[in-house]
Amino acid sequence: MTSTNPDSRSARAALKTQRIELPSWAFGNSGTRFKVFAQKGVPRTAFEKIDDAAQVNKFTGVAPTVALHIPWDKVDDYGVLARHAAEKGVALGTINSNTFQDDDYMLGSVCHPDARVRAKAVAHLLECVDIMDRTGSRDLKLWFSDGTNYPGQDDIRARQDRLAESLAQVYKRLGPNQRMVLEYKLFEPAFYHTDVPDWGTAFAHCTALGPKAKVVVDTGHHAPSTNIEFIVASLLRAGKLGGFDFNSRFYADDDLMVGAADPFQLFRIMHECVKAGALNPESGVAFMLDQCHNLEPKIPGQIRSVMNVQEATAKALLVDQMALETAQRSGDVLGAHAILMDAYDTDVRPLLREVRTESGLDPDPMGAYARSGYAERVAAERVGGQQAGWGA
Ligand code: PSV
Ligand code: MN
Repeated sequence: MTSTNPDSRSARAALKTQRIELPSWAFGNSGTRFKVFAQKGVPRTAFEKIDDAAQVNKFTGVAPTVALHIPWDKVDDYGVLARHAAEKGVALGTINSNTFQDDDYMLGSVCHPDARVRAKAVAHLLECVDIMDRTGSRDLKLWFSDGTNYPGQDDIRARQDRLAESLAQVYKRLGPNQRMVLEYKLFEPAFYHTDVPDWGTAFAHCTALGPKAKVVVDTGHHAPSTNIEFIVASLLRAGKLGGFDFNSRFYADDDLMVGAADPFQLFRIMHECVKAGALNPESGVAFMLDQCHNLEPKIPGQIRSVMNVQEATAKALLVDQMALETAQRSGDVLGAHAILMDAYDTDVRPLLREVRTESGLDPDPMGAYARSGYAERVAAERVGGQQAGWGA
C-alpha cells in the first residue's frame, strides 16, 4: 500500500508548467583557484551562451529563461541579445550584479569604508537596473562579497548602515514591475565576518526596504547541517522568498549539480514550496540554477540539473497532503513521516518520461541531446576567440 496521491493529474500539470532559470555562466569554463580546465566548444560570447542554454530548454522544455551576469555578459545592445534569445526560443531573465571582481572592492563594495567605492558599487547596481529596463528582466540579484578577515578590521554596525543606505538608493530606482533579490552567504571570500551572512540579515534589510525586496536562498551558502527547508518555510510564510540559486555542496560553496549531494534535502525544500503554492509562476518565487561544471560537460550538466529539480518536484507533488495533515494533527509521528517518505521513495522517472512525451519532447533529454550532435558541431565551429570563463 502506498500513501502517495494516486491521482497524478495535478502533478503532471504542475510539472508541465514548472520553470527553471539557467545561469549564463554555467556554460563558460570554470574551475577552482587551483586550475580551470578548458573544454572544447565552450561559448566565446553572451550570444553563444544563450545558444547553449537554448539547447537545455529544447530538450527539457522547462528552462525558457537565462540569467545574465554583468559585466561577464556585457553587450553593446541588450535589445539585440534579447532578440537573439527569442529567436532561440528563450528569454533573458534575472540580471546578476557583480561587485566582487574589481580591485576597488578589496575591502568591500556597498559596505566599503570609503564613500567613493560605495558610490561606484551603487552606480554599477543602477546600471544593472538600466539593463533590466532594456532586457525586460524582473529581478536584480544582489550578492555581496563584503566582509572582513580580522576582528577589528572595520566597524560591523557601520557597515550594516552603509549597506542599508546603498540598498535604499537602488530600491528607489526600481520600476513598478522590478524587484531586487538579496542573496546571503555564510563566508567566502571574507573569513571573519560577512556583511550579509544569513537569511536573518537579508530578511531584515528586505523588510526595511519594502515589498519589492526579497531574499534569495542559494542552497550552497549555509553552514553544514543547516535546515534549509526551515528557512524556505519561514520566508514563504513571510512572503519574502524571492527565489533560489540551486546547486549542491559537500563541504562549502561547491556549486555542484543540484540534487547531486543531497537529493532528499532538495525534496524537502520542494515539499515546502509545493505546500505554499510557490511552484505557481504568479507566486514570484524564481527557481534558478547557480552552478559551475568544472569537470563535466556544461550542457548535459545543466540538463541533468534541471532533471534533478524535476524529480524532486515530482516527488513533492506526490505527497498525499491530506493524509499528511491528518497524521500531523492526530500526532501520528511515524505515520506522518511514512507519508512523506513514501512520496520520496517513489520512482518518478516513468512519470516524468510520460510528462515529456505528452509535451512533445523526447522522454530522455540526456540521450536526445547526445544524439543531436550539437556538442560535436560547436566543438568544430567554435575555434579561435576567447572562451568565456568565470570572471572573464
Ligand atoms: C556567490 O557565491 C554566488 O552564489 C552569487 O550568486 C554570485 O553571483 C555567483 O555565485 C557567481 O558565480
Ligand atoms: Mn548564488
